[in-house]
Amino acid sequence: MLIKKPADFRYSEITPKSLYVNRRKFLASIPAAALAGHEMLSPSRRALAGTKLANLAKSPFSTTEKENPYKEVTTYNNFWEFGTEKDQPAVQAKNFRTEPWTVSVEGAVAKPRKFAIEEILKLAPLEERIYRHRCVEGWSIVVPWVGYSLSALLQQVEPTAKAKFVAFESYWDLRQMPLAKPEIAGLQFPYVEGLRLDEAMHPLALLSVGMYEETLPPQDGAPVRLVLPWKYGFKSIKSLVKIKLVGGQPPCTWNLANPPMYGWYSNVNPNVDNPRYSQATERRLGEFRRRPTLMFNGYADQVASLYAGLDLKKNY
Ligand SMILES: Nc1nc2c(c(=O)[nH]1)N[C@H]1C(S)=C(S)[C@@H](COP(=O)(O)O)O[C@H]1N2
Ligand SMILES: [Mo]
Repeated sequence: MLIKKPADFRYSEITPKSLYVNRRKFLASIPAAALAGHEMLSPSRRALAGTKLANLAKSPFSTTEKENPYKEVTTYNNFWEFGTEKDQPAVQAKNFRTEPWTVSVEGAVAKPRKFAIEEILKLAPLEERIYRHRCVEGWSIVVPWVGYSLSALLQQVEPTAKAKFVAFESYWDLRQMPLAKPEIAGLQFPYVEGLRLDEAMHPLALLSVGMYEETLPPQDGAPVRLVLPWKYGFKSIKSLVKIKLVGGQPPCTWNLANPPMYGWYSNVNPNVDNPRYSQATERRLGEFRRRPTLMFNGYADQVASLYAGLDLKKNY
């Protein structure tokens, strides 16, 4: 993704000062002993990566389009915590420790809870869902994800009447992600995303723990990520550690960095171009020709009703 070069960049343009000051305070508050213990975890703690996931249910949401090969999907990635070039995450995230791992689900809920990744893997029957994925940069892929609807997780914590939106946060740790700095990536970290509660509860919104019948490789967002196939790829936040139910519209990393380029909704829409990229067509990885991009990335039958009455040019 292209935004200003880091050199032209001023943090004050993209984030309220309180946000990064708080983050520094937070890091400073971690006892040195805790950090040392964390550092000493051996690579064998990566036990979950590349584990076979069996007995997957089929999903009516799956496309019959041809899947992209595993190799392509795992070597052409956007995961800016591990570098800004497409080939970097596969290399830089190789030793990413995803075990132990917990996801905290909190905020406006009756039963806030931390879920260990082992619990997340067993919370609902795992399905294979073959989804189209459209990056705002103009490329697309077809991936056989494994997971279940995010709603299954959210129902566990019982959202209260105050919950109108859902805020998501990725893992962030400079010791494991030395490239995840604003001055290198031109982005604020941790990577954050947000959805309206009704979008998050939509059955198409997938909480993914795997792809190609295996647990996720690190570069694709291990051990657990979102996949929102009707939205541009950057909404599908990787390596989730926190989910917070909130009353107001949560911030989103790319939207904060450059609002005209990256809208808060970011529903795939061939009729709304972005200042840099035409959204009318796309190139499927592995193909030469460009194909037309479909409204809501081809998922209009499922999701268009979520946006009835909303001006999609304004709310892009
Ligand atoms: N935490 C985090 N999540 C992220 C990103 C990122 O840089 N950091 N990149 C996004 C973008 S732009 C895309 S296109 C998809 C890519 O997912 P994939 O590499 O599994 O295809 O992840 C999204 N999720
Ligand atoms: Mo993307």
